[in-house]
Amino acid sequence: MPKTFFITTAIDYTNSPPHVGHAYEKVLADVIARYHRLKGENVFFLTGVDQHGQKVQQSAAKAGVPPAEFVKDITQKFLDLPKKLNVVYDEWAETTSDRHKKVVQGILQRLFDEGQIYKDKQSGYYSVRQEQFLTDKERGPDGQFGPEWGEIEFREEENYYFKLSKHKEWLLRYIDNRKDAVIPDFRQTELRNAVERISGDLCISRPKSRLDWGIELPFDKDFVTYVWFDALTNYISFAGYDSSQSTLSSQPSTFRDKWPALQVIGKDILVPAHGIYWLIMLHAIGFPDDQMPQLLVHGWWNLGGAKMSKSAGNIIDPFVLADKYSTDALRYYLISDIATGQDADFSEERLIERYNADLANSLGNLLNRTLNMVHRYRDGFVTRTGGESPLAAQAADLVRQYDRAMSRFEVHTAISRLIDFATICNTYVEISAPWKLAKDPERAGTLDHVLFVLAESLRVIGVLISATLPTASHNIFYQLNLPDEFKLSDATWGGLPEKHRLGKPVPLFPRVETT
Ligand code: ME8
Ligand code: MG
Repeated sequence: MPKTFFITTAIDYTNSPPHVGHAYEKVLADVIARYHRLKGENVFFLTGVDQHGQKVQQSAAKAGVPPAEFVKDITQKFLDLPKKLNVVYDEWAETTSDRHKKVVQGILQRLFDEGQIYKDKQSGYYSVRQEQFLTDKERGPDGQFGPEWGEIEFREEENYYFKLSKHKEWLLRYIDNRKDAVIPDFRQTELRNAVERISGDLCISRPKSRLDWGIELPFDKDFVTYVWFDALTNYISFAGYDSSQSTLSSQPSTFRDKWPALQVIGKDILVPAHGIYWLIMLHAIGFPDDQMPQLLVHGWWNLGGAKMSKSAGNIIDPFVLADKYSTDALRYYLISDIATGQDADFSEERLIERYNADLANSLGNLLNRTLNMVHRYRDGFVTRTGGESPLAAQAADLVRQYDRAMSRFEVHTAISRLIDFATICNTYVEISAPWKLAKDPERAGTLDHVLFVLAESLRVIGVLISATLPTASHNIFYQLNLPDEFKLSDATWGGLPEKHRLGKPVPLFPRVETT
């Protein structure tokens, strides 16, 4: 049986509602998932929410509601987000679910029994904001802890620790042996440098007296597990992992058929969370090197060069944007105006600019003028004629470039090639001037050829654009009067029937007028 393509996003923290950064990560993963479905692969797309933790407990207390209630409200917003964005996932992860708790506790118990988790006492400076003890490494050149750590307090506490550092050499070897463990390359280098600096073990608990909004340690009911085993484990607990089985080969086939995953995460959670803790956790519970997930690390959407944050009050609401400009307009902007791996600056003006230039003027206009001409000159019919078209070679190139870019997760490049092709088609309209051909009965065959070739080009565009702009793709197929069921192989030139009646033209992307 062919393997399922397994893709995950990070689970979003339910301390505050979704913003445009969350929307981007979902859409990026959705475009990749749709591309793999288009290739005919079986896809398992997992996304969800991270519901436990100190910040949730604090925010809930501030709001005067129990954490479970607080989290329910925000979770609903994260459930609404994929719907709004036309993001289609297969499984929803919620870390408060019983299924998840059972796997987390099973893993913790096993590691505890094996002596990989031990109890120890720690005292030192603690960052409330980052929820971690600070060491001298975190001190700035002036010897102080910088403002990024927020409020600092001195603490003494008994806690449980996971033997992280004993796996350091393994992780270095793994990273050195696998060139595409992390994408893009410069993030793999960043990770390797961070692994070199691993010194201590990992604190994985909090006393309940301080934090009780979490998963109880199975071997000590006075503690909950803190962040890492709780949050990171979702990627396997919601994929059918059975924590009572200690080898991968004894896992249920539903899990083995899809694992390992491609994990789409933001740059802030590569080091240390996913690149160090998660990979070492998997190694510690018996995952072999060839079963490590691949990490696709995207950049951040900033605002005026600054980080978006609730405290700075510069959060961009994706629901408002989708309602104002359409889901496809938002998807297009988020996918096309950032290079995977790099950061970008969010700008609503820029969203409008890109929408009007690429979607309204280029792609939308191509569809609309083609259909209008076919109705005006040929009663709505296109007819195949002999002869090659330069657009056929261009379309074949496009399919190759698109496929190459998508398989490297360079979705911005793929979509930009597609818009380039629409622009080429528009130039072809200008050069072949069907309105002139229509006046000359001797050139009726040429007119047929031009119109047919344009309709065929739109069909190819409709297939390729489906991963990024599913609604637009659906509308293109509807207007071309073709069934909206296809595979990537249907992007091959020549799929349009000999004689075919097109549907009525309806503006695909009405221009956004700014005042
Ligand atoms: O990190 N631009 O949750 P989160 C692009 N629950 N991506 C952004 C972004 C922005 N401005 N802001 C956030 C968590 N993201 C944890 C993960 S594993 C220990 C659990 C991305 O809600 C961010 O990089 O803060 C991450 O991949 C995802 O949104 C969720 O962030
Ligand atoms: Mg975060």
